[in-house]
Amino acid sequence: MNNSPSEQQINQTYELAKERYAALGVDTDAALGLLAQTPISLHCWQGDDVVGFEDPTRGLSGGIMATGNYPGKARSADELRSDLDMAYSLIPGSHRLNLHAIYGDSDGEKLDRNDWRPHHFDKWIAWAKENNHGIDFNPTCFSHPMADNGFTLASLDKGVRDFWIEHCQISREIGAHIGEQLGTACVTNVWIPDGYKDIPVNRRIHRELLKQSLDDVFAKPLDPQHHLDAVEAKLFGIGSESYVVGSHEFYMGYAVSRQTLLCLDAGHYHPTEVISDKISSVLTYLDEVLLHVSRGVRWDSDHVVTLTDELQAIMQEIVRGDYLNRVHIGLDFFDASINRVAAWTIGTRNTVKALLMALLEPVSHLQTLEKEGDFTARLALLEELKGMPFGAVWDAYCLRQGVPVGISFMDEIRRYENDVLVGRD
Ligand code: RNT
Ligand code: ZN
Repeated sequence: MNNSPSEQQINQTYELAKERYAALGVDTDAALGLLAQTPISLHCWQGDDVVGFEDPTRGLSGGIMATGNYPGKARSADELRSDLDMAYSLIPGSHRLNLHAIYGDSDGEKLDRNDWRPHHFDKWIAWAKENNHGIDFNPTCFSHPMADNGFTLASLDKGVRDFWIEHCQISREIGAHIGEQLGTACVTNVWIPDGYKDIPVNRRIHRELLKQSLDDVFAKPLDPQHHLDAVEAKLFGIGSESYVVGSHEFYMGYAVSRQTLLCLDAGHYHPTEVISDKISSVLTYLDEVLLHVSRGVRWDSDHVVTLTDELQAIMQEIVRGDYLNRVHIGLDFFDASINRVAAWTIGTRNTVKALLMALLEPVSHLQTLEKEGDFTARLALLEELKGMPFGAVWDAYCLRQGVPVGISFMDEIRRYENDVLVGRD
């Protein structure tokens, strides 16, 4: 039985919703226009539980963990591209891809971490050109014997530091190559796991070493037209509960003093702290930020993004602060216990939907009420907005963008699971 609404029903419902929003001074067509111009950078690593194509026997390390054993994870770059194509076909809009260094096409060659070169990413670039995706990039400073003692760029061992400095430098070259080829700047984001499980007695030395290593990593200037640098902070990881070298204060200071981008990951703060409240602080001092939209649950920073209050607050901050051109929205979650294409699709659709909800607010009216000190009216309107028919606008957007409306995207995922994913194991 087909329970999907007809095109006519979707359009009629949209027209009614449009009138409701117009009465508040909100132009739904303009909101959809802005939404269509805002890419989300999908993280490649949801497709294979952060394994990559260097050495599939290597376990994930660095204080992050993918749990679950759902069948069908991608085993090659071709399979990953196929899975991504499926996900993109179910998400309205035109979006970017966020690649990690261990996901190049080695064409059967056995490559170690510092053997990757720009040409290993040419198939990704060709695919991205064909499908109109920009690409972002990340050095992979974990899941490698040289990271086995828990330290990389901030290691006491110069040999270890030099290895990872080289890796980050190569990664920036790859990122710049990608950005130049695609004609849209690639954001290369450095995240390292370095930290201690138990209370250290020399916090200082690692932070000074990290600062020095990062200065070496970023020494070569790259054209911002093609390439932007970002650094990602974290509060704690599994096995680094007591101390993480690259904390928020560390990287905030680093980014401000060096004018790199700062990456705010929604799962990297104390549970009562939210990144929605950090965006306007950081953007007072930096031109641009990178977000890793994620969902922290207890100890895990990387659950699939759902339509939480905080997701909505993040998008509201971007829109209310008029920051759409200064925020790069990336995703960062990995769940191996559910269909991985569905994980991407659900998490990204939620992210786009939350952005739409933010674009449907009567922002200038709300800000006028606040400026005039009418906090009663501000509260009343904010609460009424929660009952507005944004779902009708969302459905119309999906229809216009040629992607499934409502839960029918799951039919496509089940079909793909039966036709493609099941055969992989
Ligand atoms: C880890 C960081 C980092 C990673 C990816 C795989 O806590 O969030 O961004 O998730 O690099
Ligand atoms: Zn992250």
